[in-house]
Amino acid sequence: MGPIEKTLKRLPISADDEKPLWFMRQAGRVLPRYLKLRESYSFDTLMKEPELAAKVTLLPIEDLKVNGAILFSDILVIPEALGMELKFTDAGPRFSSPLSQAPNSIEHLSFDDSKLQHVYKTLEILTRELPQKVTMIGFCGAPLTVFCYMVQGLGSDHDFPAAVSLFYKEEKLRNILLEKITQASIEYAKHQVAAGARVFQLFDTWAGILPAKDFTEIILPYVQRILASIRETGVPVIYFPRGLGLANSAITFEIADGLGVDWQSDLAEIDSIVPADITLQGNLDPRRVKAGWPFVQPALDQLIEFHIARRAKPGKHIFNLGHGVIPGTKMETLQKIVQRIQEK
Ligand code: 1CP
Repeated sequence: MGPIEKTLKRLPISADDEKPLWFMRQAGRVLPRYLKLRESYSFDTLMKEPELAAKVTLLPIEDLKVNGAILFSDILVIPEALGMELKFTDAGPRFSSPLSQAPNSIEHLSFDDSKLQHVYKTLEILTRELPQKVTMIGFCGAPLTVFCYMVQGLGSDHDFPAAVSLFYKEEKLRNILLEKITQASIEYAKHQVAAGARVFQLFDTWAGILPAKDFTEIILPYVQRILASIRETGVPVIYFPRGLGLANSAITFEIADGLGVDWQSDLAEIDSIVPADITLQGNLDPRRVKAGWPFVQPALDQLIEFHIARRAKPGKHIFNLGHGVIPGTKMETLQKIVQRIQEK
C-alpha cells in the first residue's frame, strides 16, 4: 500500500515511504510525451482505447515520480453515458444541445453503464502494471459541477447563469437531474473500485458558484450519498470542492476521508476549521507553478513546513496543487517540486 492510501486510512507511514504526492491534471496537460501522443491521437481516442488510456495514466508516474496515478478520463463521460451527445473539438469539449435549450429532455436521460466499459478495462490494465507504492485514484465529477456543464454547456460563462437560473426556477427538473447524476455516479464509482481504484476523488470544480447555504443544504446531501457508497467498499474518498471558502467547515469526517483544498484558501486556516481527523490535500497555486521554479520555491517550502507540522495529526496531509496543472507549465518545474518534497 502506497503513502497516499496509508495517509487517507490513517495508517502509520514508515521511514522508507515517500511523502504522499500527486498533481491534479498531471497527465493530460504538460508532459512532452503526452503532447507528442496528442499529435497522433485525438483526446477522445486516448481516453477510450484502454491500452492508450493506461499508457497516459502511467506517464506522470514515470516522468514526474508522483506516487498517485489518476485515471486518464474526464468528468464529462457521465453526461455522455446519460445520453447527451458530446464532441471533443479543437476548442475543447462541446455538447450538441445543452439541457437549458430543452429542459424537459432531462426526464428522458438514462444511464448506460456499458458506454463506460473502456474505463473499467483501463483500470484493470493499470492494476496489473502499477508499482506497489503508487495508488490508483479513480474519479468522477460531483453532481453540481456536472449539472452546470450539462445545463449550461461548455466553453461558456463560468458563472453558469443558465444553469443556476434553471436550478432555482425549475426545482422539480433540477432534483430529477441531480438525482440521475448521483445514481449514475454511484454506479460508476463502485464499478471503478471493482476494477481496481484504491482511492476515489470527487471533483467539484464549481462548488463555489452557489451561496454557501444553498450549497450545504441542497447539494451536500447528494455529495455525501456518493461518497458514502464508495466508503462502504473500504476505499477512502477525497472531496475537492473548489471555491467553498469558509463553508469548507461543513466537510467533516462524516462526509469524506480527505478534503482537497483550493489555492484560494489558506491551508492553516482550513486546518483550523475542519476536524483534525480529515486528511488535507493541496494546495500550491498552479499559476505560481507555471511562473517557474524561483516563484514556486518559497511557497513550496512553506507547504513542506505545514506538512511536517501536520504529521502529528491522524489525517496528515497529501501534497498536491490547489487546482489542475495549467497548460504551458514546464515539466521541469513539476519535477523540481517532487524532488524537493521527497528530499526534505
Ligand atoms: O491529468 C489528467 O488530465 C487526468 C484526467 C482528467 C481529469 C481528472 C481530465 C482529462 N479531465 C479531468 C477532470 C475534469 N474535466 C474537470 C475537473 C478538474 C478541473 O477542474 O480541472 C473538469 C472541470 C473537466 C471538464 C473539462 N474537460 C474541460 C473544461 C471545460 C470548461 O469549459 O470548463 C476540458 C477542456 C476538458 C477536456 C479534457 N479533459 C482531460 C483532458 C486532457 C482534456 C483536454 C482534451 C484535449 O486535449 O483537447
